[in-house]
Amino acid sequence: MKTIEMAMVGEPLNVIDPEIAATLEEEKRRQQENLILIASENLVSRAVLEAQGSVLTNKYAEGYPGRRYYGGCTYVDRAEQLAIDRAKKLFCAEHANVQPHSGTSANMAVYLALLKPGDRLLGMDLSHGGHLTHGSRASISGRYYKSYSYGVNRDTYLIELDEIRKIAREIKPHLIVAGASSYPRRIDFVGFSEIAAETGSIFMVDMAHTTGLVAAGVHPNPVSCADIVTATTHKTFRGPRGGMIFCREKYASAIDKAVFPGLQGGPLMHIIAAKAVAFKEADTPSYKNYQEMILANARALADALIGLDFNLVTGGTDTHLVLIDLRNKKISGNEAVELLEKVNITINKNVIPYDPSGANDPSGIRLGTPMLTSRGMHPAQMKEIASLINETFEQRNDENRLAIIKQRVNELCREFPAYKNSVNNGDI
Ligand code: DSN
Repeated sequence: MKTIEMAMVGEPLNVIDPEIAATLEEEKRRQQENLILIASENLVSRAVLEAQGSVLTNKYAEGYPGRRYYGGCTYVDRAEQLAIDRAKKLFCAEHANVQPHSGTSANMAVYLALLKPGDRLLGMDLSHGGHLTHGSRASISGRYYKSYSYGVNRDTYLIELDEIRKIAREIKPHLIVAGASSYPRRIDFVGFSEIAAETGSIFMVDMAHTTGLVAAGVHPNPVSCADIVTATTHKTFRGPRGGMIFCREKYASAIDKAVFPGLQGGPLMHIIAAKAVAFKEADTPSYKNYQEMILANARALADALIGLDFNLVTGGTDTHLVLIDLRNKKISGNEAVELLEKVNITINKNVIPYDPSGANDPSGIRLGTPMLTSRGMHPAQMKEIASLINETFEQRNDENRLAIIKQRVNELCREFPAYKNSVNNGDI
């Protein structure tokens, strides 16, 4: 007779836990049957999934390669060293730490390494496109540090360096953060670095959203002009969920100590191995084509939406995302999400700069192209999807029309499967 322990080791998930097995299947189906335009989501490859779901999850390895607190680290050392070496090469960095569990953990580690509680932090306002960890009061970053924010111009919705220089000269921040979660344009990292040099501030870039674009060389790489760069390995990058930090050699020891033991315990070795796989995948010509297509798709989506009288914040995009001000469409962010959900299009509501409505039901939505591009879609599909979105809003009270739109969405999903003949190249 099998013991419970043996059963736990040997039986498949659907035998051990049918509820979770069914939940995973349902989620897979949801991903397959929906057009997902959430700018921060993507589809990882079979190889990344395999590394992530591997026996490396069993290993404790506090410390860094060659300097661990546990025995038996030969193979996880190899995996982490490969990840570090590949990351440094890909982003032309002097030093890389691949252990942060997320982008937020990466940002926190930088602050812990380089700031004292009460030091001045200058980042982009959350409501103008920044991130919680750039000094929002809702996050530790706005409570342990004295945080100040900059926003975008009221007319153009663009970041204006003169304005940032003015604020920086006044408050003399210890650290300036550039980077955003819903800013659709390129950011002048070199201009920011000059301001930081002038005010004696450490300059950090959070490139979480654009990591993949940067890796492929289709978006400016801030590593050469910033003291510290944090990133995520999912989003555009198309690796496992996680964070990483790049820095100049002089900050390396402080950053490593802040990640471990300052903020985290045992590194997630299975995730680090999956990061290494994603770095290898990113170092190929086909990855560059993929990232170029993300941009082409975002531009096509933007152009088509503008043609349908959508009001795009900043009038377009240079990246993988568009931010739409819905006020002329007489629909709120919440209503837009709910309506599109009905036709199997998944998006997120988003505040727009100077939003007259609150964050709970903002005036905007954010759309991104990484996931649809992973499914093999091109600008022709983006144009059609823009029309489907517009029609959904215009025909919101006509259930028959909505059913027809949903049918077309289903057809597109079948034509460009998430888990077959796509980047995953297999039936996962
Ligand atoms: N939640 C991420 C995003 O969607 O942009 C940022 O952390």
